[in-house]
Amino acid sequence: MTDNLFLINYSASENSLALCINDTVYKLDDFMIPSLHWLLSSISASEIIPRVLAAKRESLGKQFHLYWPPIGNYEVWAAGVTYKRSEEARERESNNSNLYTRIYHAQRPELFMKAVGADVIGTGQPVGIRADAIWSVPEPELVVVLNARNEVIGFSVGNDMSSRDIEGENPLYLPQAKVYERSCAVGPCIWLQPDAKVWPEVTIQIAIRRGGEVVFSGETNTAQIHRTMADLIDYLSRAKRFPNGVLLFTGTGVVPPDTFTLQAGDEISIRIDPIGELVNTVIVVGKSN
Ligand code: DO4
Ligand code: MG
Repeated sequence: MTDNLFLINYSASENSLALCINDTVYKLDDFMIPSLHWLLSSISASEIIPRVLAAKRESLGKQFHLYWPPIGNYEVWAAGVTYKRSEEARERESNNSNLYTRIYHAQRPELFMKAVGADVIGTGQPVGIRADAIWSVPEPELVVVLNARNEVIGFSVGNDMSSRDIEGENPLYLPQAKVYERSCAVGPCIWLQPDAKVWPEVTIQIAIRRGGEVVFSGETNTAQIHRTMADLIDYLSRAKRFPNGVLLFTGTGVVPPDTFTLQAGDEISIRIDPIGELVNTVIVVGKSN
């Protein structure tokens, strides 16, 4: 069995990519691999493993911090209503508009722009709930990392924070429900799976703690995704180029009960093995009126 390889960032600077193998973190030669931005824009999927192994240098021991994202100008997009659970919950919140059922079954998937790289929050940093929302939830999602050629480089863990009351009031409010300060978290690393063509078979788990107690937990797995990875990537890249690469959230299959809303101080942990855990504490962002 070959080892899993993970890319992390070990400091806040852009030139601090490292390779993690079997829990040991190795510095990468920054002459051979200047940045994640460079990897996504310049290297083909087939070249990536030989290149990172050739660039592997000394172990960093315990002297590193997990930083994500490296400052980057890639875009982050998200697919919606790819799981039955998301369709059912959104139908309820929109008073059975039938819109989400139609999109679930339609040939063309729902895709929306979620963030740019500089707005993405890493593990350990606070995520936001809007001050003018009364019903806020996390959305635990597998994230596909694509290079400029629309080839899969690997996978990460994402949280597509959402204001359910704002989206539920009118679906045209989706950008306000989805795109605001600290609404997009990704981390803690990229699991390198270059040129993957199908969903990895992984379980996506979430736990929300309030004052140390678990107030919600749930899980799903990628076998429940109603669309193929190839189809989502095809629609995403049909009429748009991503010269700096792109991250694609793949939709949520876990929705807390309708009575649940996040509060400031809640800790959200999203785990996808073998990638790892994305942990963020909630703060309130913006103003209420
Ligand atoms: O349709 C609105 C967004 C859906 C979404 O973010 C999801 O299903 O994960
Ligand atoms: Mg989502």
